[in-house]
Amino acid sequence: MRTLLIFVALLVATCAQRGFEGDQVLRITARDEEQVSLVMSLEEQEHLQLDIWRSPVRSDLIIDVHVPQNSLQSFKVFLEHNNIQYSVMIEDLQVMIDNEKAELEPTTMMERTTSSFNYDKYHTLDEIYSWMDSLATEFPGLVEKLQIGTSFEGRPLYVLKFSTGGTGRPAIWIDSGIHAREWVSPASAIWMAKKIVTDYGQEPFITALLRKIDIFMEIVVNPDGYVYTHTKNRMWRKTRSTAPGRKCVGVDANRNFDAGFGGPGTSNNPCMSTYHGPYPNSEPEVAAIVNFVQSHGNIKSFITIHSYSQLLMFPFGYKCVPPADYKELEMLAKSAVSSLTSLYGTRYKIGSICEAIYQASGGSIDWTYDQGIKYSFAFELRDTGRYGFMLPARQILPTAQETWLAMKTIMEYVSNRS
Ligand code: BPX
Ligand code: ZN
Repeated sequence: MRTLLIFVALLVATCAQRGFEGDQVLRITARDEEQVSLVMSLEEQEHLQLDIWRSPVRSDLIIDVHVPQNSLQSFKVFLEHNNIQYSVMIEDLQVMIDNEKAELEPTTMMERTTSSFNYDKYHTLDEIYSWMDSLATEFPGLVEKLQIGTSFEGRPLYVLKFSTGGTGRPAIWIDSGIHAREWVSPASAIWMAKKIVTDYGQEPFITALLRKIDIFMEIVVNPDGYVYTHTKNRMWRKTRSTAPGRKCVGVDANRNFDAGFGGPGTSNNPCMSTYHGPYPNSEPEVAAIVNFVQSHGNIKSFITIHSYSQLLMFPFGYKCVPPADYKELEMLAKSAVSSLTSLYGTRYKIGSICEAIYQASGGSIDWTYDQGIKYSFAFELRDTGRYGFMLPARQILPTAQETWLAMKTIMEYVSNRS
């Protein structure tokens, strides 16, 4: 009976605001593939509760891993015993989370207009959703808010439509926040949305662009996960779906699309961070995008924004075969990244998902590419591993500004071809 009580108390403690006190993020520099497999195999050891922030990619053997305080000693002993090199990237994750929390706007200070909104801060979902309302109200002839579905927990899924009219115009899709903990992704998209409305009618590029094409932005693809990162677990990645008989919560929405579903780079263990889900489009958040894209029928470019690693990628991820348009996509990606770098010198790598990082199946841009949307791209924003998902809010503006330059390069190219 006593042990049961202690167990329940522990369970309650882990369910409440997850404590990361004493947790560290380690950067492991493996010497060879053997060391990589040794470390990666520990991810399956569920009691260690390891959370891989960054998997090794083609060009290096670096692994960033969040290690809970409880497993820290045994994990370090393991690394040292196997002669695996590592350094401490984040000393105490909770300290960093507390600092970040202190910088968030207090919810009582809800910004009323999009001009007084703080674009250099991270925001809660409620703040973002009321900012969307303000944007649509302030720019009635240009911005419209559409609901394309409902999340697993019942939250509306909103898309902002930027359009100057016309019917059946070609369109560009931009989404962010599919992975809950990648906060700089929606934060940058919010700034870009504001940039579009302020530049329209002022700046020739965006003015001309919006005379020809529409832009759709889904700023928070995964609102349930996003709320969860604010209230319970800052490091949550997946959706928050549950199913009878499934012992863990959530599906990786970027493994849930119908492109090589369940293939390499996914897990069929519901407790893993890359769990692909029971079947393609099982997640309402994914189904909403799929329905929208299919019923629109004239999307020319689909761009999804993640963090971190500083990459601009194109298909494929589910197979390591270059797409038919490889040369053109490579050229456009190079050109986009060179605009990006021109602002602050931030360096990006480009390539197919398979060559830039690793094989990963069920991702959105592979599905859209196979649907005929040639200009399908995925960004991995800042940084390369100093702060990772905990990118300080002071980097939101520079990140958004430089990314916008890459975005413009892609949009201009696409609009000239539509
Ligand atoms: C991005 C687009 C298509 C396929 C893979 C990616 C990489 C992305 C992922 O594994 O879904 C990496 C990330 O943004 O989720 C960062 N992370 O590994 O946590
Ligand atoms: Zn991601």
